[in-house]
Amino acid sequence: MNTLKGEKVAVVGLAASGRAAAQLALEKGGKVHVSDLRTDAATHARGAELRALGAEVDLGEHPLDRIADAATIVVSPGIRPDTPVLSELAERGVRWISEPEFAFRFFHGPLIAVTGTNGKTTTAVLLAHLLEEDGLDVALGGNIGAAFGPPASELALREDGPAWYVVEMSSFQLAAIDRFKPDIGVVTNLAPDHLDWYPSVESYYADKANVFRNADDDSCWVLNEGDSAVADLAEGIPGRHFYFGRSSSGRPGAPRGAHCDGDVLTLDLSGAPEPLGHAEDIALLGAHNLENALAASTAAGLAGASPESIRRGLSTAKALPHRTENVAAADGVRWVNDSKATNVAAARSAINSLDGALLVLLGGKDKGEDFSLLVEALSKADARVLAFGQAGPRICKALDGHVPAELLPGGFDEVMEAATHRAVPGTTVLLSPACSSYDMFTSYEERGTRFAELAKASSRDAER
Ligand code: UMA
Repeated sequence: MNTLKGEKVAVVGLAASGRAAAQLALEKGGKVHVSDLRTDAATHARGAELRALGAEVDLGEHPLDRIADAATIVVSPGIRPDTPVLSELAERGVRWISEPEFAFRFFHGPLIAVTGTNGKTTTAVLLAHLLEEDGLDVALGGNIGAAFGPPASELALREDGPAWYVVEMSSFQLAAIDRFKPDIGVVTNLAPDHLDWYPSVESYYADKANVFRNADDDSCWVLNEGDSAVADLAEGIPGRHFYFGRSSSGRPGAPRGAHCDGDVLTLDLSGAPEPLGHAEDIALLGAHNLENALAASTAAGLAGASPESIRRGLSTAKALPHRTENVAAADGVRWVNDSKATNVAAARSAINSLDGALLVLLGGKDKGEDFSLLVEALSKADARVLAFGQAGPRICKALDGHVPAELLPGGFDEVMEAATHRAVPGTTVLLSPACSSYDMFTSYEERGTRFAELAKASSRDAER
């Protein structure tokens, strides 16, 4: 389908996804209606821009009859299925699609989709870097966030087909797909997340499993061999399955993707292993990033990048902001910003991957996860905890008697002040909060940026 030729398209939600989907629908000749409940200045500005391009825009309401009348309804990922607009559409038996599903219908080139609970963005950005190192033209975007790439619909506006589309997909986006079909699909790992949205872990995993929905014998799947939830989800799915992982033995009977042979990363897609370099040569901190590198290398190899290009790309890759990123050091105290760790599994990976005495800042908006799952990693690391934000009291309760934890009832700046006072030389102060940021900040980026600012100020003071 290359044109919409006067077809009615309703776009529900007018933030980044809605804006890009509406622009794409207009470009393809659709009769476009956009609505959003917000009426703030930024939404008005986006509305005015789309009106100028020919869309009809309603702000402050979702006119149900109008939306239900459209041939295609494109919904933003941040709109929960239990909101009035989607509940009422569902009651009427009206179906909608997610923004990347809509975009996919206008892609003209092969697609790699990257999903999983943690490491999606690092893997997708690194994968694009490895492919580019091989001279391939890559269109990178999706859930990844504005700092790294646009929504999928903006990629679909490109007139020339790239060698590869690389699209990060969240569970919210996978929930409403229909024809979306990656040539290569990557599942980095699975762990409980978004339990403030989903009624159970199983329902969250079920949305993730949608990445396999249109699998056929030509599909390639890049899967984490150390993650039984991933293997369970992929069981019996058509296509070739490649397992990446840190062990040198692999899963019995399964073809290998990239793996570790001792401390040498090795790519083996066809029985002829190729060394990709030493693990310590990769400029990304922590064991979890090694897994991301193995996932990206496997997908890059399947997409046709040479081992030489992958080797070069791995050695020049840079850490992404807010992901176990060293942001300051002075007087024997190191500050690591892992603000993107918005769930327990991500925080656990960071805690496990850092050496030396740890002072861990945990807290934020409570998504209902079980914080006692951090006890083992925190104890092993001999860590102390400063707990803050909405989830602070529940974190302290979960760690009580196992890990020294102090509840800080004030704002984030006070948490940082306390961290400055508690961190003795030899300590790493790690912000890996295991919670989203929305109780104190507008995004994890804003939280991480504030952490970095205050960490640098603290380090400057220490040097004086
Ligand atoms: N709205 C309504 N009616 C409602 C409810 C909401 O109109 O009943 C409106 C809101 O006012 C808002 C819009 O709908 O204007 C929803 O926008 P959105 O939250 O989907 O935001 P976008 O800017 O479109 O960003 C989304 C992703 N955000 C979420 O999934 C929450 C971005 O992922 C993604 O980069 C972008 O699409 C492009 O694909 C961010 C993210 O945090 C980075 N993702 C989560 C994660 O990675 O953990 C899933």
